[in-house]
Amino acid sequence: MAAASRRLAALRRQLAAPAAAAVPELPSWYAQAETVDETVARVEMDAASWRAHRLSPQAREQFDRDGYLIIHDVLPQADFERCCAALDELRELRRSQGLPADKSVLDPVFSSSHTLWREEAVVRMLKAPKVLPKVTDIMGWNVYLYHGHLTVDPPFRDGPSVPAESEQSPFGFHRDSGRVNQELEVPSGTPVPRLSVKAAFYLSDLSEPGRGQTWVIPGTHKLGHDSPNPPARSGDDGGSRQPQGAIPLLVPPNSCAIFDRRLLHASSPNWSEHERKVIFYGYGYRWMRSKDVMDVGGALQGDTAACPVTKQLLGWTITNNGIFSPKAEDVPLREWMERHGMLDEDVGIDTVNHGGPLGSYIDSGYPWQSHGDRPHSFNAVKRNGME
Ligand SMILES: O=C(O)CCC(=O)C(=O)O
Ligand SMILES: [Fe+2]
Repeated sequence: MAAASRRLAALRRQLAAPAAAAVPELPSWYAQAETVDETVARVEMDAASWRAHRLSPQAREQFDRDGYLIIHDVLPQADFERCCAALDELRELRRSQGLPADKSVLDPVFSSSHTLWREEAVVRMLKAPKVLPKVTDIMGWNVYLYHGHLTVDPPFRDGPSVPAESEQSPFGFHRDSGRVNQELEVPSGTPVPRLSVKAAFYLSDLSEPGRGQTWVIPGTHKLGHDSPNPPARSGDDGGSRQPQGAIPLLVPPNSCAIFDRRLLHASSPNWSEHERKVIFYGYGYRWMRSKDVMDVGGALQGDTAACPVTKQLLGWTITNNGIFSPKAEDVPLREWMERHGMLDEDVGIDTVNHGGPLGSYIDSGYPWQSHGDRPHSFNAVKRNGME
C-alpha cells in the first residue's frame, strides 16, 4: 500500500513538472540556406550523356504500343560488378540469419535491415544515365523512388529442370500498385492513369528460358482498368499455359526493362542452375506514398554531400506543401533539366509554385528557403492539351 502511494505521489510530481519537451533535431539539410544555384551546381549528372539517352521517337512509339522498353549494357561495367557483389553480400547475410538455401532473398533496397544501399553504385543506379532521361521523358521531372526492391532467386533445388510449357502453372499476372487499379474514378473500359513506371535492372543472365524471367503481355497497359486478366490457356495442345500473348523478357546480364505499371506482368520460377539477381526501381510522382520501407532514405537525404537529384529521388522536399506544389528548391531535377535546356514538350507538364498566398506565406516563414537571384522564367509547357 505504502509502495503504491509512493508510486502515485511520484507520478503526480512527474505530471506537475513535465520534462521540457524534447525538440527533435532538424535534419542537416534544413539548415542549409543554399541557393538554387548552389544546389544545381552540386548535381552530378552529365548533360551530353543525358541528351544522348533520351527517349528516341521510335522508343517512345514502342513504349506507347507495348508498354515496355529494354535497354542493354545499362550500367557501366564497374557499377554492374559492384551491384552484383553487393547482392551477393546481402544473400550471404540473409543465409547467415537463417534464410533457407531454397528461399529467395526479397528485400527493400533502402532499408536499415541491411547495408546494400551503402554501395554507392546501388545509389547511383537511381540516376542510371541510360534510364533516368527516359523515365523523365515518359513521366516528367516530378518523380521520386516510390518503390525500390530486390530479389535474389536461388538456383532450382533439384538441379536444372524446366517443365514443358504445357505443364507450367499459370504465372501471377498483375498490374502494379494494388488498390490504385480500383479506386481511381475512371469510366469502365478505360485504363487508370499510369502514375509510375518500373525499371527492372537484370543483373544475372536471363537470356535462356526458365531462369526466372519477368513475363509481360505487350499492349495490356491500355486495357480498361476493370477488364479481367486474359485467361490462362489449357496447355492441351502442348503449347503454353500462360495467357494469350504472354512472353518472357529474355535478356542478357546488365539489361534493364522500363515498364508501365499497368502492363500485365508476372515473375516466373527460376528452374535453372543460375541464380537470378534483379533490382527494381519504381519511379512515381512525388505526391505518391512510398510502397517500401525507406528508413535509410532520410539518412541519404540528410547527406550534405549527396547529389541533390539523388535526394529528390529519395523523397527530399523542403516543405510538405512542396510535395504537391513544388518550388524550385524542392525539385533539383527539374531545375537541372531547365538549365540544360531539357524542358521541352517531351518532358510533360511544367509548372512550379512561385507565389500566391500560400507561396508567399511559406517564403516568409522559412529562412532556409532562399531563392537566390533566380529569375522567374518558367514556361508552362502544354502537351497533348493537358496542363
Ligand atoms: O520478379 C519479377 O520478375 C517481377 C516482379 C514484379 O512484379 C514487380 O517488381 O512489380
Ligand atoms: Fe509487379
